[in-house]
Amino acid sequence: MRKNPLKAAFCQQQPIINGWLAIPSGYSAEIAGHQGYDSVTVDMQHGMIDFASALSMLQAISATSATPLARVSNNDPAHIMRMLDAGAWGIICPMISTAQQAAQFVSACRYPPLGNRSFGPARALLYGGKDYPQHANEEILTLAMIETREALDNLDSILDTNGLDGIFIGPNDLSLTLTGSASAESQHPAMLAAIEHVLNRCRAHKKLAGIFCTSGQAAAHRLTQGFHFVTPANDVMQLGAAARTAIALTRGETPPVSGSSGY
Ligand code: 3PY
Ligand code: MG
Repeated sequence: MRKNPLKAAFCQQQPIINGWLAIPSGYSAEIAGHQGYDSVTVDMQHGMIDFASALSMLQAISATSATPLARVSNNDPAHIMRMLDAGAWGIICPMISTAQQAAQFVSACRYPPLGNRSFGPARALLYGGKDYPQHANEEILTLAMIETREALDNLDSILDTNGLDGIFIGPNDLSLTLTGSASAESQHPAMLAAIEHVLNRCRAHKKLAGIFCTSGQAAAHRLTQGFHFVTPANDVMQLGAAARTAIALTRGETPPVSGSSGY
Protein backbone atom coordinates (compact mmCIF):
# COMPACT_ATOMS: atom_id res chain seq x y z
CA MET A 1 0.00 0.00 0.00
CA ARG A 2 1.10 3.56 -0.65
CA LYS A 3 2.66 4.75 2.63
CA ASN A 4 1.37 7.79 4.44
CA PRO A 5 4.35 10.19 4.41
CA LEU A 6 2.71 12.32 7.12
CA LYS A 7 3.18 9.53 9.65
CA ALA A 8 6.88 9.28 8.82
CA ALA A 9 7.22 13.08 8.94
CA PHE A 10 5.72 13.14 12.42
CA CYS A 11 8.01 10.30 13.63
CA GLN A 12 11.01 12.25 12.34
CA GLN A 13 9.66 15.49 13.85
CA GLN A 14 9.49 17.12 10.40
CA PRO A 15 6.92 19.93 10.11
CA ILE A 16 3.84 19.19 8.01
CA ILE A 17 2.46 22.11 5.99
CA ASN A 18 -1.13 21.44 5.09
CA GLY A 19 -3.24 23.23 2.47
CA TRP A 20 -6.95 23.72 3.13
CA LEU A 21 -9.60 23.80 0.42
CA ALA A 22 -13.07 25.30 0.70
CA ILE A 23 -13.65 25.99 -3.01
CA PRO A 24 -15.40 23.05 -4.74
CA SER A 25 -13.08 22.62 -7.70
CA GLY A 26 -10.82 19.83 -8.95
CA TYR A 27 -8.84 22.47 -10.79
CA SER A 28 -8.05 24.61 -7.74
CA ALA A 29 -7.32 21.42 -5.76
CA GLU A 30 -4.80 20.47 -8.45
CA ILE A 31 -3.22 23.92 -8.30
CA ALA A 32 -2.93 23.72 -4.50
CA GLY A 33 -1.44 20.24 -4.70
CA HIS A 34 1.33 21.43 -6.99
CA GLN A 35 2.48 24.27 -4.72
CA GLY A 36 4.63 22.21 -2.34
CA TYR A 37 2.26 21.42 0.52
CA ASP A 38 2.94 18.16 2.36
CA SER A 39 -0.80 17.52 2.52
CA VAL A 40 -3.95 19.18 1.25
CA THR A 41 -7.28 18.91 3.09
CA VAL A 42 -10.69 18.95 1.44
CA ASP A 43 -12.92 20.77 3.94
CA MET A 44 -16.42 19.30 3.93
CA GLN A 45 -17.48 21.03 7.14
CA HIS A 46 -17.24 24.72 6.23
CA GLY A 47 -16.08 24.43 2.62
CA MET A 48 -18.73 24.69 -0.13
CA ILE A 49 -18.01 21.09 -1.11
CA ASP A 50 -20.34 18.14 -1.78
CA PHE A 51 -19.28 14.50 -2.22
CA ALA A 52 -18.98 14.67 -6.03
CA SER A 53 -16.69 17.70 -5.83
CA ALA A 54 -14.71 16.13 -2.99
CA LEU A 55 -14.11 13.03 -5.11
CA SER A 56 -12.70 15.02 -8.03
CA MET A 57 -10.64 17.13 -5.62
CA LEU A 58 -9.12 14.02 -4.03
CA GLN A 59 -8.35 12.70 -7.53
CA ALA A 60 -6.68 16.01 -8.41
CA ILE A 61 -4.60 16.08 -5.21
CA SER A 62 -3.61 12.44 -5.86
CA ALA A 63 -1.95 13.58 -9.09
CA THR A 64 0.47 15.73 -7.05
CA SER A 65 3.03 15.02 -4.33
CA ALA A 66 0.66 16.23 -1.58
CA THR A 67 -1.10 13.69 0.64
CA PRO A 68 -4.90 14.02 0.32
CA LEU A 69 -6.87 14.53 3.55
CA ALA A 70 -10.48 15.36 4.34
CA ARG A 71 -12.04 17.38 7.13
CA VAL A 72 -15.44 15.71 7.46
CA SER A 73 -18.57 17.66 8.35
CA ASN A 74 -19.24 15.67 11.53
CA ASN A 75 -18.44 12.48 13.40
CA ASP A 76 -20.66 10.32 11.21
CA PRO A 77 -19.18 6.86 10.49
CA ALA A 78 -20.94 6.59 7.11
CA HIS A 79 -19.58 9.97 5.95
CA ILE A 80 -16.07 9.16 7.22
CA MET A 81 -16.16 5.78 5.46
CA ARG A 82 -17.15 7.37 2.14
CA MET A 83 -14.30 9.88 2.31
CA LEU A 84 -11.82 7.08 3.05
CA ASP A 85 -13.22 4.96 0.20
CA ALA A 86 -12.84 8.03 -2.05
CA GLY A 87 -9.10 8.07 -1.26
CA ALA A 88 -8.56 10.39 1.71
CA TRP A 89 -5.31 9.30 3.45
CA GLY A 90 -6.40 10.89 6.69
CA ILE A 91 -9.47 12.33 8.37
CA ILE A 92 -9.75 15.47 10.48
CA CYS A 93 -12.93 15.22 12.54
CA PRO A 94 -14.48 18.39 14.01
CA MET A 95 -15.93 18.91 17.49
CA ILE A 96 -14.45 15.93 19.34
CA SER A 97 -15.18 16.72 22.97
CA THR A 98 -15.17 13.36 24.79
CA ALA A 99 -13.19 10.12 24.77
CA GLN A 100 -16.30 8.30 23.60
CA GLN A 101 -16.59 10.59 20.54
CA ALA A 102 -12.88 10.12 19.85
CA ALA A 103 -13.27 6.32 20.03
CA GLN A 104 -16.26 6.44 17.64
CA PHE A 105 -14.23 8.57 15.22
CA VAL A 106 -11.18 6.29 15.23
CA SER A 107 -13.35 3.19 14.96
CA ALA A 108 -14.95 4.58 11.78
CA CYS A 109 -11.44 4.88 10.26
CA ARG A 110 -10.31 1.31 11.08
CA TYR A 111 -11.33 -2.04 9.65
CA PRO A 112 -12.24 -4.83 12.09
CA PRO A 113 -10.99 -6.01 14.48
CA LEU A 114 -9.69 -2.52 15.37
CA GLY A 115 -12.80 -0.66 14.30
CA ASN A 116 -16.09 -0.86 12.44
CA ARG A 117 -15.25 0.55 9.00
CA SER A 118 -17.28 -1.32 6.42
CA PHE A 119 -15.41 -2.98 3.56
CA GLY A 120 -15.49 -1.44 0.06
CA PRO A 121 -12.31 0.59 -0.48
CA ALA A 122 -13.24 1.58 -4.05
CA ARG A 123 -10.99 4.43 -5.19
CA ALA A 124 -8.60 3.97 -2.23
CA LEU A 125 -7.50 0.71 -3.91
CA LEU A 126 -6.61 2.58 -7.11
CA TYR A 127 -4.59 5.23 -5.29
CA GLY A 128 -3.20 2.96 -2.58
CA GLY A 129 -2.65 -0.40 -4.24
CA LYS A 130 -4.23 -3.84 -4.02
CA ASP A 131 -2.98 -4.46 -0.49
CA TYR A 132 -4.77 -1.35 0.84
CA PRO A 133 -7.19 -3.46 2.94
CA GLN A 134 -4.29 -5.15 4.76
CA HIS A 135 -2.49 -1.91 5.68
CA ALA A 136 -5.09 0.87 5.77
CA ASN A 137 -5.44 0.62 9.55
CA GLU A 138 -1.77 1.63 9.98
CA GLU A 139 -1.58 4.25 7.24
CA ILE A 140 -4.76 6.31 7.61
CA LEU A 141 -4.11 9.39 9.76
CA THR A 142 -6.71 10.30 12.38
CA LEU A 143 -6.81 13.81 13.84
CA ALA A 144 -9.50 14.85 16.33
CA MET A 145 -10.40 18.52 16.41
CA ILE A 146 -10.16 20.13 19.83
CA GLU A 147 -12.37 23.20 19.74
CA THR A 148 -14.66 23.20 22.77
CA ARG A 149 -14.26 23.79 26.50
CA GLU A 150 -15.46 20.22 27.10
CA ALA A 151 -12.65 18.91 24.86
CA LEU A 152 -10.10 20.77 27.00
CA ASP A 153 -11.62 19.22 30.13
CA ASN A 154 -11.40 15.74 28.57
CA LEU A 155 -8.11 16.23 26.75
CA ASP A 156 -6.11 13.46 28.44
CA SER A 157 -8.79 10.85 27.90
CA ILE A 158 -9.18 11.94 24.24
CA LEU A 159 -5.41 11.67 23.75
CA ASP A 160 -5.50 8.20 25.33
CA THR A 161 -7.72 6.90 22.50
CA ASN A 162 -6.12 3.90 20.82
CA GLY A 163 -5.35 4.57 17.18
CA LEU A 164 -5.76 8.36 17.42
CA ASP A 165 -2.71 9.94 15.76
CA GLY A 166 -3.17 13.41 17.13
CA ILE A 167 -5.28 16.49 17.47
CA PHE A 168 -5.99 19.54 15.36
CA ILE A 169 -7.01 22.72 17.17
CA GLY A 170 -9.87 24.69 15.63
CA PRO A 171 -8.86 28.09 17.03
CA ASN A 172 -11.94 29.92 15.74
CA ASP A 173 -14.38 27.66 17.57
CA LEU A 174 -12.10 27.32 20.57
CA SER A 175 -11.74 31.08 21.00
CA LEU A 176 -15.47 31.53 20.42
CA THR A 177 -16.22 29.17 23.29
CA LEU A 178 -13.46 30.49 25.59
CA THR A 179 -13.59 34.23 24.91
CA GLY A 180 -16.91 34.91 23.17
CA SER A 181 -15.25 35.90 19.91
CA ALA A 182 -13.91 33.74 17.04
CA SER A 183 -10.32 34.61 16.17
CA ALA A 184 -7.79 32.11 14.87
CA GLU A 185 -4.85 34.16 16.15
CA SER A 186 -6.51 35.29 19.40
CA GLN A 187 -4.09 36.70 21.97
CA HIS A 188 -6.65 36.39 24.78
CA PRO A 189 -4.95 34.93 27.88
CA ALA A 190 -7.50 32.08 28.03
CA MET A 191 -6.64 31.07 24.46
CA LEU A 192 -2.88 31.35 24.99
CA ALA A 193 -3.17 29.15 28.08
CA ALA A 194 -5.41 26.62 26.29
CA ILE A 195 -3.02 26.29 23.35
CA GLU A 196 -0.02 25.86 25.64
CA HIS A 197 -1.93 23.22 27.60
CA VAL A 198 -2.88 21.26 24.44
CA LEU A 199 0.73 21.38 23.24
CA ASN A 200 2.02 20.11 26.58
CA ARG A 201 -0.48 17.26 26.76
CA CYS A 202 0.24 16.22 23.13
CA ARG A 203 3.94 16.14 23.99
CA ALA A 204 3.25 14.02 27.07
CA HIS A 205 1.11 11.56 25.07
CA LYS A 206 3.53 11.62 22.07
CA LYS A 207 0.70 12.64 19.73
CA LEU A 208 0.78 14.96 16.76
CA ALA A 209 -0.36 18.54 17.46
CA GLY A 210 -1.92 20.49 14.60
CA ILE A 211 -3.64 23.85 14.30
CA PHE A 212 -5.44 26.00 11.74
CA CYS A 213 -3.69 29.34 11.05
CA THR A 214 -4.55 32.36 8.95
CA SER A 215 -1.21 33.11 7.29
CA GLY A 216 2.27 31.78 6.60
CA GLN A 217 3.71 34.01 9.36
CA ALA A 218 1.19 32.69 11.86
CA ALA A 219 1.89 29.09 10.77
CA ALA A 220 5.67 29.63 11.12
CA HIS A 221 5.09 30.95 14.65
CA ARG A 222 3.01 27.86 15.52
CA LEU A 223 5.86 25.61 14.37
CA THR A 224 8.26 27.43 16.70
CA GLN A 225 5.74 26.92 19.52
CA GLY A 226 5.96 23.15 18.96
CA PHE A 227 3.11 22.33 16.59
CA HIS A 228 3.86 19.61 14.02
CA PHE A 229 1.06 20.21 11.53
CA VAL A 230 -0.01 23.69 10.42
CA THR A 231 -2.42 25.10 7.89
CA PRO A 232 -1.36 28.53 6.61
CA ALA A 233 -4.89 29.76 5.76
CA ASN A 234 -7.40 28.26 3.35
CA ASP A 235 -7.78 28.78 -0.40
CA VAL A 236 -10.51 31.42 0.02
CA MET A 237 -8.37 33.52 2.36
CA GLN A 238 -5.34 33.16 0.09
CA LEU A 239 -7.31 34.08 -3.03
CA GLY A 240 -8.83 37.12 -1.32
CA ALA A 241 -5.46 38.25 0.08
CA ALA A 242 -3.71 37.83 -3.30
CA ALA A 243 -6.45 39.85 -5.03
CA ARG A 244 -6.37 42.64 -2.40
CA THR A 245 -2.59 42.85 -2.68
CA ALA A 246 -2.69 43.00 -6.50
CA ILE A 247 -5.37 45.72 -6.44
CA ALA A 248 -3.50 47.81 -3.85
CA LEU A 249 -0.21 47.52 -5.76
CA THR A 250 -1.96 48.46 -9.01
CA ARG A 251 -3.33 51.57 -7.29
CA GLY A 252 0.10 52.40 -5.92
CA GLU A 253 -1.13 51.75 -2.38
CA THR A 254 0.36 49.68 0.44
CA PRO A 255 -1.18 46.18 0.43
CA PRO A 256 -3.47 45.57 3.43
CA VAL A 257 -2.36 43.15 6.14
CA SER A 258 -4.42 39.93 6.19
CA GLY A 259 -7.02 39.67 8.95
CA SER A 260 -6.77 37.23 11.82
CA SER A 261 -10.15 35.54 11.61
CA GLY A 262 -10.63 32.40 9.57
CA TYR A 263 -13.05 31.95 6.68
C1 3PY B 1 -11.79 26.44 13.66
O1 3PY B 1 -10.89 27.30 13.73
O2 3PY B 1 -12.72 26.35 14.45
C2 3PY B 1 -11.73 25.50 12.58
O3 3PY B 1 -12.55 24.60 12.52
C3 3PY B 1 -10.64 25.69 11.59
O4 3PY B 1 -10.71 24.87 10.56
MG1 MG C 1 -14.11 24.75 13.94
